[in-house]
Amino acid sequence: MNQLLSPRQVAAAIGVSESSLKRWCDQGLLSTVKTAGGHRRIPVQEALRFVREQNYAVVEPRLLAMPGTDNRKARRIENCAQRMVEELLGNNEQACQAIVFDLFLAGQPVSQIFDEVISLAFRMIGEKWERHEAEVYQERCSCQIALRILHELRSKQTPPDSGLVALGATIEGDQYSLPVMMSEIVLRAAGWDARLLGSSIPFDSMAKAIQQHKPEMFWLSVSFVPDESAFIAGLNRLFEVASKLNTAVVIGGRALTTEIRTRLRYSAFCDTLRHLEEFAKTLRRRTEVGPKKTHKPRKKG
Ligand code: B12
Repeated sequence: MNQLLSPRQVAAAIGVSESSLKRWCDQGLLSTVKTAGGHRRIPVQEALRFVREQNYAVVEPRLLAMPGTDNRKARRIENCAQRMVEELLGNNEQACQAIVFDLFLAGQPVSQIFDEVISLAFRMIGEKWERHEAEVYQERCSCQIALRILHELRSKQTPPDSGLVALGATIEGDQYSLPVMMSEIVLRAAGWDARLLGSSIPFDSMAKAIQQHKPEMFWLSVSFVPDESAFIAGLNRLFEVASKLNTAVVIGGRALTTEIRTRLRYSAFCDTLRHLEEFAKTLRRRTEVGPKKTHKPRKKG
């Protein structure tokens, strides 16, 4: 459900007067909806967009339906990964939330939070596990915390407005759910109507999804390849289907070594989620689809 806030709540959250906030609504800086009684209400995602874009410091995050922030009011991304590792391994979910949402409220791009904080933290956890400094249960528990944070973050994003559809998945046998979900959030932040199909999906089923939905993009996060030659054949088959429908196939993930990539057909490979964001923005501009324009169904075949 879309949570609606009053101008008074948003004003209190960022420490400005209610009249200033109402003026910004009138100027169209914040879009509002009207209640049955004719009062202005601001969707929480819209309030967050405004705060992030205009660089307002949030004094009362709970008024914006955000998890509690860190008292240290950390706004810088440096050292966040290290703190994240400590809090994840300590099973301190609130502290992990605070790290991520403080950065989000401070306007850091989600792609950067993922690449430089969460992903780096998991790499460090992997290294700790190898050195017997972290238990398997701690790693699993950390994944659960991170997944819940990602779900929460997704619910705080403004709905996509470009009409461009992207579908995504991981291949059969690949259980890594964090990077594929992060890709979805990054694409949505770039204005794409990105929908994650899920993890461990057979190539034939992905092809069906492309044929039925005709997305502008299909992204694949590849963290584990159970059978290299089956993977190469499967992806190349999928690319054939996608290219007939003008669907760009974008791939990324730790299992895509240069050796494997040279044998693959795809439209773009990205090393990081920052790259994906830049690519998605460029592709969006190229298609010249304006905001709020509805998606035109493409001809079949
Ligand atoms: C968590 C984890 C798991 C969890 C995953 C849970 C989940 N729900 O996702 C579970 C328990 C399932 C798991 C299982 C295994 N794991 Co594991 N795992 C990890 C760990 C600790 C973190 C991985 C992670 O999610 N990182 C967070 C993501 C976001 O970061 P990332 O993968 O680096 O992704 C970044 C980029 O690659 C890129 N990217 C990724 N995808 C995409 C997609 C697109 C489109 C784009 C643009 C970019 C992009 O952007 C991301 C952000 O910067 C790593 C340690 C490490 N060093 O990474 C080991 C690690 C990857 N695992 C490893 C192994 C061996 C396994 C198993 C084979 C173990 C086993 N014997 O069963 C299985 C295989 C599972 C399978 N069949 O899929 C090894 C791999 C070694 C190797 N050389 O390949 C590692 C490195 C641990 C180690 N040190 O040995 N694992």
